[in-house]
Amino acid sequence: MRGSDRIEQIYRDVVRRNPGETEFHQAVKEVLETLGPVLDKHPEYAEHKIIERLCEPERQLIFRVPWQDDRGEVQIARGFRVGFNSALGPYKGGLRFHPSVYLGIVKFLGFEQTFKNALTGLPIGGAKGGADFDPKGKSDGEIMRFCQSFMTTLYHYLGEYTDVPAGDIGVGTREIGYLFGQYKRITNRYESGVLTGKSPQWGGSLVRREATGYGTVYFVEEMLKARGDGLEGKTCTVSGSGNVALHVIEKLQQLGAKVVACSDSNGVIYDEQGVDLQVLKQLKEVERRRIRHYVEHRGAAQYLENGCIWDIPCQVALPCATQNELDEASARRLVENGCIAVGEGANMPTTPGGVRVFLNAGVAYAPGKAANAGGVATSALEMQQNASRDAWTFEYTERRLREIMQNIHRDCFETAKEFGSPGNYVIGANIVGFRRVAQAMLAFGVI
Ligand code: NDP
Ligand code: 2IT
Repeated sequence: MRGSDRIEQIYRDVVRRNPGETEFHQAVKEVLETLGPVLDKHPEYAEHKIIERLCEPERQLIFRVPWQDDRGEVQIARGFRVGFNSALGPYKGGLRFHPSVYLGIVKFLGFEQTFKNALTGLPIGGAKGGADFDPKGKSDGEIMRFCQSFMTTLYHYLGEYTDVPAGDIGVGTREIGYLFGQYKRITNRYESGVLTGKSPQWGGSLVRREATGYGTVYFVEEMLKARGDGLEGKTCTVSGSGNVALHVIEKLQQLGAKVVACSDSNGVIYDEQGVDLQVLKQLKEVERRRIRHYVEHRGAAQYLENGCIWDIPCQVALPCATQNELDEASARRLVENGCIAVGEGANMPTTPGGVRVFLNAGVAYAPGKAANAGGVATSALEMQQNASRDAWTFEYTERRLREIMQNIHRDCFETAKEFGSPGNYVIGANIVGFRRVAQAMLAFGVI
């Protein structure tokens, strides 16, 4: 059977065996579509059913998370942890707390994470988890009790050599603190390497907080460099206003680009003179408020309630909020308005139709699994520091991050060329990640 026919059959089976999990189907399809030529070149992958095994998570945990709100009322959330693939290292990937979380979201993220982690070149397998808990409007005490309940079940399945969670949407340093505190208390172990994204005051790595955003910008810088261009003076828009978006904005500004817009799930800030990061950080990181309040501090800026950030003209677009936030129509508008590069800080933010538009228009398009790998890569650096009971400087850690992003870019770039699609980072990233995982799986036999 030809590689592409085999792949179609595998995809049909994935859809049949995982009904209703549309985001998971989408993530699998996007990867599988690029692997036909790899199967033709490596018949051993088909013979050992590597792709079929890769599409089936190694383990999936769904659990009840009961907690009490500030009025004493009992609330019940659903918790998840999916260990997707441990061929290259312990399960590694973030936790997402958002009302939209269900198994299909966790599986799409875990599947992507497997390839992303392989791309980093560091010894980490792929996983994801979270809960359909909505942290918006919750008090500190409610967040703490929720995290404690979540960890009280999950701790059985974690360990520095087994499964190492971190943050994602709705999970930052505060939540990692409550989770780690509970893990330490129940297990009677100060096992720093069991979670990453910790505060540098108690075992975290410097630069982890900034890493996803900074790494995404480094990747875009490399893409532009490969085309004889750079970020200096470029007008950029960045969706979202969370951890990733804020640090994308920070690094873009450091490199001389101008960021004119950011957003949240309610609206868009358009600041033609360039976003004031200090104001934004104060609002988001310190006061934990919505971006609509930004205009109270910057008179010239506009708040566009329910606006679409991709309507705003830019040369570089950086989707850093959530999956499928940039559709085909938005991609068309971006191209019409002169967009030349897209770097995905978020996971799968562009729909398949949107990706096609970018590739056909010759836009330098960096898929999330390559562009945002700096976050998990720096998590792996945090694990290294924890294992050696060491703490590196900011400068050293950032240098490591930058080298990792440059290496990922080079590997994707060269592999795309090898497979006859120069400049196509989708093909490059999928094939590099897949081959690394596949080689380890072959070595381990049928497990
Ligand atoms: P945060 O929780 O810090 O911020 C999320 C941001 O995205 C907020 O501005 C939020 O707006 C917006 N957002 C979330 N969900 C939606 C939605 N359904 N519709 C519209 N806007 C939404 O999360 P992060 O910054 O950590 O994560 C952002 C993206 O980056 C995610 O896709 C995540 O998977 C990815 N990522 C994160 C990494 C990390 O290290 N943190 C690493 C690699 C990828 P609002 O406040 O209105 O909800
Ligand atoms: O999507 C991601 O790569 C993350 N949320 C970070 C995972 C991690 O383990 O640092």
